[in-house]
Amino acid sequence: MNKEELLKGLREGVIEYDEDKVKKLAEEWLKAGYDANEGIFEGLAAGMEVVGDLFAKNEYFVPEVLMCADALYAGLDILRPHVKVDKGKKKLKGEVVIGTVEGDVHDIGKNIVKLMFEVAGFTVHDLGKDVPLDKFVEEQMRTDSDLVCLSAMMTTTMVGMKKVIEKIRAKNPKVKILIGGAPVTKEVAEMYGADGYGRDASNALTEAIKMISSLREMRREDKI
Ligand code: B12
Repeated sequence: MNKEELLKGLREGVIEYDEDKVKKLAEEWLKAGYDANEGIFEGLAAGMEVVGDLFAKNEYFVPEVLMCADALYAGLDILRPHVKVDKGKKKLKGEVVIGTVEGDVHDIGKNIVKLMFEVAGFTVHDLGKDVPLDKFVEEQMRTDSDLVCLSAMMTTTMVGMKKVIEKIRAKNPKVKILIGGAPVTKEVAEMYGADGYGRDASNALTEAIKMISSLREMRREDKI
């Protein structure tokens, strides 16, 4: 199978919730020496996008989508140890709190963002999904993390981010806050008072690095 066929197979495996197919093709992808990141984004995550369309059209329902998520995770388990980040992005040691906000159980995107952070060498405190809003504040204070990352996949739960941001700012104005998830835009991030927004996992890492660097810079200059 050539590269395009493998990617197509990975996408189809997720869409057809065929875990065995995804596992087999993920192994083949690595054996052929292709980039794990590309397999995740152009293969597994791209398949999940199609699943999203089928879900929106009522062709798939929650049980099918859950099985698709299992297939995606099966592939992710195989590709994860081979994910790489640009050398330039590896220099910084950051500490991050991440989670999906209260009322929201979508965690696939959040887990991919977490994966990129871990590969980059960050220490990640993952609170999981459906996280009570105060828990983000408590965990930031407990760990003294540089960055808090909030994920929300629904317009209804996205509003919780604003509350978390206000609570964190009130307790500790030095913390940087990065938000993301399908309904989140740059405008939403500005409106909610976040420091930034990431449209996908690699953009999330770029933004996180920028934020932590500026925090370090400010600390060096004793501005905070
Ligand atoms: C998978 C899925 C589910 C799965 C979740 C499984 C899991 N473990 O995550 C299940 C079946 C459980 C589910 C349930 C529901 N879902 Co759903 N689901 C989806 C679906 C199809 C795919 C989401 C996904 O995983 N995408 C793949 C990942 C890789 O992409 P991503 O999540 O966008 O993440 C990337 C970026 O957004 C970004 N990112 C994400 N988080 C963060 C965080 C930070 C800090 C940063 C910087 C970046 C970042 O980086 C990620 C990686 O590149 C979407 C459709 C869609 N188009 O998004 C609907 C969708 C999100 N679901 C929806 C709905 C309505 C529901 C339900 C209410 C359905 C129901 N009737 O029960 C329930 C809600 C349950 C709840 N309380 O949360 C709606 C939301 C509509 C809205 N605008 O509010 C969507 C958009 C479908 C639709 N078109 O109607 N769902």
